[in-house]
Formats: sequence, C-alpha cells, structure tokens
Amino acid sequence: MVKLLQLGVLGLAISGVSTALALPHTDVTVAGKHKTPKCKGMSKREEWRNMKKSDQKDYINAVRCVMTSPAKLPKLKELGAKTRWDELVMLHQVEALQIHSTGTFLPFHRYFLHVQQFLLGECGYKGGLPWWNEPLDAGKFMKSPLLDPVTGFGGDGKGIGSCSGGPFEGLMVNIGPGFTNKPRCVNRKINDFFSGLTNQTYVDDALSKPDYESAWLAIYMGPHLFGHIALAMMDGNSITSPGDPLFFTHHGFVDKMWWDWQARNLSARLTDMSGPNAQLPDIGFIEFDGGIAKEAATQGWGSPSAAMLAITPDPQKGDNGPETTLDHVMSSLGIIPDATIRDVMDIQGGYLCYEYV
Ligand SMILES: *[C@@H]1O[C@H](CO)[C@@H](O)[C@H](O)[C@H]1NC(C)=O
Ligand SMILES: *[C@@H]1O[C@H](CO)[C@@H](O)[C@H](O)[C@H]1NC(C)=O
Ligand SMILES: [Cu+2]
Repeated sequence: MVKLLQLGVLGLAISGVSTALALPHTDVTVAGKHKTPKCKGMSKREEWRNMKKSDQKDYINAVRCVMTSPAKLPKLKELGAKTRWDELVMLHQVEALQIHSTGTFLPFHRYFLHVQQFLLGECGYKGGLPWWNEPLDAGKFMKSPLLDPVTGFGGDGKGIGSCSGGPFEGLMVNIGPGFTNKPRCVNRKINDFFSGLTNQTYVDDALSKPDYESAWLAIYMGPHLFGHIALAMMDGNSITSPGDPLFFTHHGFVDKMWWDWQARNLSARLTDMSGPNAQLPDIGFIEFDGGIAKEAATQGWGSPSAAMLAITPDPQKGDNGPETTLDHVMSSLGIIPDATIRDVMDIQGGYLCYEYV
C-alpha cells in the first residue's frame, strides 16, 4: 500500500516533467488540452450548472423529443421498444452482461453517449452533452440544481413508482427493469449517504491509478457505482438505468474521469486497453455476490430471452479472444454504425470530437 502510494506521488512528479518534454508532439499540449487537426467542429460538454438556461431547456426538450419519437428498428420494436429512447435503453439492456464489470465498460459507455447525442441530433439538438460534476453535490444530491423539479431533471421520486415528475412527467419508458419490459415512469430514489461517496477523494484515487486495468476498476467500483446507488435510477436497476435521462449526465462525469486519467499520460493512455470483454459466468457483476445465474434471481432481473440473445453481438468480435483490445467492435444494434474501441480512445481523434469545459 505504502509502496503504491509513493509510486503515485513519484508518477505525478514525473508527469509534470514529461509534459514539458512532450511539446515536440504538435498535436499534444499540456494537461488534457489535446488539440488535433482531425476535429473541425468541437462539441462542448459543459457542466450542467454552467450551461445557459436556454441551452438547458433545449437539451431537456430534445430528450423529451427522443422519448416521444416512435421506434424505428424492426428487431428492437419486436422486442418491445416503442420509442427511440426505448431503443437506446434496449441497447444497454441487450449488451448489459458485456459492458459492465469488463474492460469494455469505459469505451462502451463513451460510445453510448455518442449514440445518445446522435438521437438528440435527430430531434434537432445541436448543443453538446451536459455532464454532472458530482463532487460539487456530494452528500446533497437532494439539493443539486440537476434535481430541481422545474429547471432540472425532475426531483427525488415520489409515491408509487417513485416518479421523478418535472420535465418527464407523464412520459413512459418501456424497457426494463432487468431483462423484462414493463412501461414505467422515469423514476429514481435519492440516497444522500451514498451521494457523499461521489466526493473528490474517490475521484482522485481513481485518477491516480497507474494503468487502465486498475483505473477502470477504481472508476467502476468507486464514483460510478456510488452515483448509481445514490440515484437508484429506474428502480435502481443496473441493466436499464439509462431510462432516466440523469444517467447520461452521471456517465458524462464517468467519461470525464476516464479522459482526465488518460490526459495525465496521453501518449501512453490513448492505447492502454485491457480487461475481460464479457462478464465471467462465476462472477457476473463484480459489485454483486454470485455469478450471472445467481444474480438473475437475487437482483430480480431475469435472463435475456432467446430473441434478445439472437441480436446480442459477439463480445469477442475484433478481439478474437476473451481480452478487450483496441480492435474490439462495439455495436449499437443498428442505431448508428459499429465502432471499434480504437475509434473512441481519443475524444478528439476524429471519430469523436468533444471537449469537457
Ligand atoms: C507514461 O506511460 C509510459 C508507458 O507506460 C511510461 O513509460 C511513462 O513513464 C509514463 N509517463 C508518465 C509521465 O507517467
Ligand atoms: C469523502 O468521503 C469519505 C467517506 O465519507 C471521507 O472519508 C472523505 O474525507 C471525503 N472526502 C472529501 C474530500 O470530502
Ligand atoms: Cu451501463
């Protein structure tokens, strides 16, 4: 432990020096400011409370539009998707056992936000995605401007079904919980003990990790998980929590942590990828006891149907083995074209063009 800590401090000291030495790489400047000629327009991801009121409104209206636009993809409609938003949630549901507790967790969710942005674009939204700086609200999510019932994403869930109300009042999500599909309101239940654990201490801990293997695990088991438990979005369900639009601001925070970690040693970390590409049957979700089969019962989410399995991508596609590589192919089940992990390693690499501000 002590050894690791010392190494961490040493790593930071070295990092200051080497950034200065890295100047000859013309496409890399200091501390996360990564300029690349591959991006023409740069999408700005602003922290929610720094956005203009009118931009916040545009974003919420675009989300409502996706939630009320009819589903388009025949295979997803057959499985129960009624809206474009349902298709997005179903993508996360179908692939749930290969995108959580795995090396693909961070790249897939980066791609998933890109898919969400594409769908918002169908509704005419041209702005960037908001992200949520959760440490600012640690221990007091209840009072966060994001949970404002009028100007935010609706509030803490109320009454039967824990509906969030606010801008999503009356809208239904038809995917979930788990591998079942039942219409539900946007719902959540805030717990400010767990929101306290989204504080800077755990963010800093994750950012100090020396390699991707330890970084994804620390992000996943730390701030990512604490935020999910604190919000209990969509019945607190790990498989279909993206039904609640707040999911995407939480995952903006998660994605930014990965990018901030990458930016500390960009030359090495634009290619650092590892970890399993699917859950191990005996382990399942690492945050729960028991393997995949036991969790299906204890978490009450059941198992994917045969029809669902028939459209589930091969988690080893591109990897040709059980280990996640840069060639790993990510699929959105036809919402947008497939992409590889290599495509999303750099948020300004051409396939993606955005910055956190
Ligand atoms: C960046 O990563 C490379 C490869 O792991 C390593 O050799 C180098 O020392 C790292 N630089 C810093 C500043 O940590
Ligand atoms: C974060 O929460 C942990 C656990 O309650 C606590 O030990 C730590 O001091 C907190 N850090 C900050 C920066 O508040
Ligand atoms: Cu997820």
